[in-house]
Parts: sequence; C-alpha cells; structure tokens
Amino acid sequence: MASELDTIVAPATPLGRGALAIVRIDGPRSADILEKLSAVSPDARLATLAQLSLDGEPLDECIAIRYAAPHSFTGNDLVELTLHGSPLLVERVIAAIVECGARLAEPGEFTERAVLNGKLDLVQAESIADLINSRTALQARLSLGNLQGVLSRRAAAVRESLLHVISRLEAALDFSEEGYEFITRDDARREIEHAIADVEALAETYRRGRATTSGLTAVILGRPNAGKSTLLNRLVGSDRAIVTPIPGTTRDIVRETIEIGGLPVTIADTAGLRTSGDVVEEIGVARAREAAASADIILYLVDASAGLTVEDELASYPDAIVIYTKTDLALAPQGALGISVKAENGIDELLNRLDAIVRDEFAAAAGSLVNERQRQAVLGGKEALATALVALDAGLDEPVILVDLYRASTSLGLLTGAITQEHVFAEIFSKFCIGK
Ligand SMILES: Nc1nc2c(ncn2[C@@H]2O[C@H](COP(=O)(O)OP(=O)(O)OP(=O)(O)O)[C@@H](O)[C@H]2O)c(=O)[nH]1
Ligand SMILES: [Mg+2]
Repeated sequence: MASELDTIVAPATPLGRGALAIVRIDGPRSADILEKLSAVSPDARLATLAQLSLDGEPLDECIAIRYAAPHSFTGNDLVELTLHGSPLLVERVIAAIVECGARLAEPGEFTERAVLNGKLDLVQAESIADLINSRTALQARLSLGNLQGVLSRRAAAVRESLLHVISRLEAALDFSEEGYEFITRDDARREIEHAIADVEALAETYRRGRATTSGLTAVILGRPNAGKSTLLNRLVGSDRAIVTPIPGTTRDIVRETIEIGGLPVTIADTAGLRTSGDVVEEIGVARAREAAASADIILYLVDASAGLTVEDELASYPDAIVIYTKTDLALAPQGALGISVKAENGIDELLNRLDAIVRDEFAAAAGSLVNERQRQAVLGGKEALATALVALDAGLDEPVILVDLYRASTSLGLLTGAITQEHVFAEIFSKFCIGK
C-alpha cells in the first residue's frame, strides 16, 4: 500500500500583528484536524465560523474554509484558517494542529505539491515567488502573466511543433519498407529551422526578462568634482553621498535604488576617474571602473564649466549617456544633455530620458524567460536542434537525427517541468519561504 501523504501546516501570512493571519493545512487529514479542533465540519468552500480549542483550552475564533481535492491550490484536501492577526495565536494554533498529527511544512512545500498534482507547472511556480518579490508594477505584471501561463504556453507551442516532426520521422522509420513517405527531408529541415528560430526568439527574451525581475544597475562616472554625488543625492532625494568642493571626495561606491521606467534601478555613485597617487583613491577608481563594466546604464558626467578634457575616459564607455553638469555656471554644448542640480535645470529631461531608456531597452513583457534555469533549458533545446540540423545536412539516417530531436524536446520539457528532475525541484522550492 502506498504510504499516505503527510498533512502539513504553516502560516500563510507574515508573522506580525494585524487584523488577520492565515494558517494553511494541506493533506488528507486536514478536514479531520479541523473537526477535532472545532467540532465543525464545513461544506467545501463555505466560509464557516469555528471556535478552535484543544483539550478544553480555547485557542481562537476563526473563519475556516475547507477545499476538497482536487479543487484546491495544491490539488489536495486543504483547510485555511483565518485567525486574529497575532503571532501568539498563530503559534498556539499551529502547535495544536501538529499535536493532531500534522507536521510543519518545508519551504515552498505547498507550491511543490501544487506542481506535483499538475495544478501549476515549474514556470508558474517560479512566477509565484517572483510575484511576491516584485517591487514595481512592471515586475508584477511580468510575473502575473507568467503565472497565468504566458511563457508556459509559448514554450509548449515550440515543443509541440517539435514533437510533430518527431512523430512523422518515427512513422517514416516504421513504414520505410512499405515506401510511404511521411515527411521529406526538405520538410523536416524546414520545420527544424523553424523550431530553431522560435527557440532563439525565446532565448532572446531573457535579457529583458532578467533585467525586469532583478532590476537594473546604473553607474555615475566622471572626473573628480564633476557633480556625481550631487546628482545621486538629487535622484534619491536625500543627502546620501558626501558632497564637497574637494576633488576626490567619494572613494567607496555609494549605492541607492530608485524606480525608473517601472523598474528598480540601483544607482552607484563612484570615485572620480583620475590618476591621483593616493592609494585609497586609486582603489576607489578601480572599483568605479569595475562597477561600470557590469552596469546596465552608464551616466558619464562632465562639468560644463571645465568642459571635456583629455583626462575624460569617455572613449572607454561608448554606450554612456553623457551629461554636462553645473549648467548654471556654463552652458552645455549645443544639443548635449545639460543639468544643474543647483538651479534645478534639466533634471526632468534627464529623468524622462532614463525612463524611456529603461522602457525601450529593458522592460519585459509576459512570456519572457526570467532566470538562469529557464534560459539553460531553452539553450539546451537550441543546441540539440542545431546538432539535428547538422546531422540532417550530413545525410545521416533518421534514428541519428531523432536522438537530437528527442534531446531538444527533453530540454524544452525541463523548462515547464513537463519532464522533471528531482534536484531541480529541490533547488526551486528551497528558495521559497515557509508557507508558500
Ligand atoms: N554651481 C553648481 N555647483 C555644483 C552643481 N553640482 C555640484 N556642484 C558642486 O560641485 C562640487 C563637487 O560636487 P560633488 O557632487 O561632490 O562632485 P563629485 O563628482 O561627486 O566629486 P568626487 O566625489 O570628488 O569625484 C561641490 O562643491 C558641489 O556643490 C551644480 O549643479 N551647480
Ligand atoms: Mg563624489
């Protein structure tokens, strides 16, 4: 006999004082446990008032909702208790539930059960974690779209067309002696090429998808005294970095995150670029260059009253947005972006410009890949398809080509979990917190 699934329990809301707190019980004994604690056995999906107590000791008055398998988040029998929002009550109720035979849930175990029961695929499960972690509306929109299956459907469509080629090649193999032709090599070639194009387009969504879920980094560069720290302070709206008229004020990188174009952008203020001979400052300059190497956006500041000089390292940063500062003292060159924090000039134009860059170059729509696991699955598919194409062009037999096509299909299947691997599960769900 297969062993019965454990019944698990965890708080579903953060521990703290509030109006309400939710405790979730999942598994075959959930309804029995509710009945034991409250003498209530509510109809499925009917919010029911329940007095919880154990061994005559009152615990809380709550609203209980029972979900009957398979119509619940996890697909199992599930009970949700909405308690009064006190950490003490939550703790006592959970202890009582454990006493009745449930065990504490592992991180992500509710979502993992939903995946195992086919309620969600892996991409959707990952989207729940991303949705909960989103800090801007744009991030939330991407995660919600993927939770609703936009990326999963896109991946499934590619895999289905691939399975279609596979099945016709298999049929061709089975019936080759009868002289039937299920798919010509030309057709197979066209379809594989088509699949490669689809997979490449999918892989390309990763750049924006990653930027949208993780947020962006921007770095402010320029010679000493260009006004970098002043601009950072203006953008974050507080005196975050030290500003002085002495060149070489900033050494360590100062970072702050603000929202631009619907995404969180972490802006780094850096040490002014110059060769100073001062050991500490040299380290700061090295860190500034390092930060620039990995930044999504570079703002290169030039003091308009000093102008561009040979010491400006602009040539090393061809994608940098050049901003002339202190335009209250001197004009920026014709057509260049100029700001004066002192006179509050040009700041709105700069913000609009940054806003447009973030939206045009980094914002992702639903259906984008958002993490390395997803990207690897798609790249694996692409590599196998390319190998299949080479085998086809080399005139190799169907069985050889099929091996690569199956490999491609498996790799794409890993994306949504249509094909599963134990360690992938552990990896994904351990990143969740308890109760999800
Ligand atoms: N007139 C005027 N002065 C400014 C403006 N922005 C910055 N400054 C002044 O320029 C000097 C240098 O400013 P910072 O922001 O410290 O310059 P920085 O680029 O961070 O300098 P380092 O950290 O030394 O590399 C300070 O005295 C600021 O008050 C501006 O828009 N107008
Ligand atoms: Mg500074």
